[in-house]
Amino acid sequence: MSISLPVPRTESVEGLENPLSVLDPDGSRHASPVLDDALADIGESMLTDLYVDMAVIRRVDEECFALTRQGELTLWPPLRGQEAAQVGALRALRDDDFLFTSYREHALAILRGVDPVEQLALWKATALSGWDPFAHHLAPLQIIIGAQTLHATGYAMAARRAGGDDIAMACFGDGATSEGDVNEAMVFAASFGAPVIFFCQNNQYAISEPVRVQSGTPLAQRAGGFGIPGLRVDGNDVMAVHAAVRIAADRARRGDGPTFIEAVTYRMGPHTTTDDPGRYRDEAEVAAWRQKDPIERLERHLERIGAPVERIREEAVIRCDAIAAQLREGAARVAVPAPETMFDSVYVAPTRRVERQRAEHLAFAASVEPRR
Ligand SMILES: Cc1ncc(C[n+]2csc(CCOP(=O)(O)OP(=O)(O)O)c2C)c(N)n1
Ligand SMILES: [Mg+2]
Repeated sequence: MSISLPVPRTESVEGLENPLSVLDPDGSRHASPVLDDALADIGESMLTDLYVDMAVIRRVDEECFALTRQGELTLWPPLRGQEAAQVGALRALRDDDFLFTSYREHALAILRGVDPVEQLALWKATALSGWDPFAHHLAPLQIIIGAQTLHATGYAMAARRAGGDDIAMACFGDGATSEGDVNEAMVFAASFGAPVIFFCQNNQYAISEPVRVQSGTPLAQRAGGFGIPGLRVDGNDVMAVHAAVRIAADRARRGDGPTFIEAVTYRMGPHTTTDDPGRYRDEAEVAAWRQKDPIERLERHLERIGAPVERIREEAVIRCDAIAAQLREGAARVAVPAPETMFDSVYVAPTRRVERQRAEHLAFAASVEPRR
């Protein structure tokens, strides 16, 4: 007996065939029936800002990578290649929209005004978070893959109950979509119409695991199964990402519930500074993505529309040099706390168990002290 089953419904997801885009790799602009309306008011000045933002973020990333190699930082997960996805998304939101990120979204912290040196503390392993979440509407970054999608959904449900029109955005990777947490978050978000954006940066890898091993369908297509509309966009096209997040934010704000965005991009560097990607991917693949560099693409577009690119580039270099100097100088000054302070923030109030562990630690430290 042969029974043929219908193919999954996909009409709620835009961009499945080809990710939605408005900028070609050569910088020329093409029409997009889905995205164009959301970009109607974007002119040269906004594009210049996006360009400078991306350049600054790339420099922060390069500098922190180098600081790790110099022994100033313990670890750094680089974002090179993902600047357009992160900058385009952040700049589409209001300052009071709450962000819940993984460990790779350094752009969001910097652009939300976190002190660049302050955010180093986590990567120097001297603090549990690098900022005050409520001052920046930015949750402490999440290392547990996908857990932040639950936090974002819960926050969004609460925000709706509180009667405001602020929304939440959860940022996560392709690999995270294989986690139960992300799927549970989507069930809750869809069921309660939570004003949350699921912003998935598909950078093609979960450490060494390529996305094709994790999913037989485009990731955005999965959203349809939860009753959540999806947008699949070229994540190296800052304008396309910006438009997609604007559309999703509008939907959430007017009470139409969650949207899933898959930003198709590429992690140009290693997973973290302790990874060697040469062991699991070809240089030819990396070279092909280098041609789609998000910053160069916007620069070519600025040239095409007659913007003063030379002057914009100079302005970007000044900003980049300043933040790089601040990071280098600040990294050495990050205070290293006494080891026993790690017990202070486990719970709001001390518990007997944690106090016992603190005492054990202090006794152990004292016992090895003479040998130091
Ligand atoms: C629950 C959980 N399982 C496993 C890990 C180990 N781990 C750290 S990063 C990572 C890959 C995540 O890939 P992806 O979601 O695509 O994000 P990316 O690192 O590419 O930005 C894994 C499996 C973890 N941190 N948390
Ligand atoms: Mg990934």
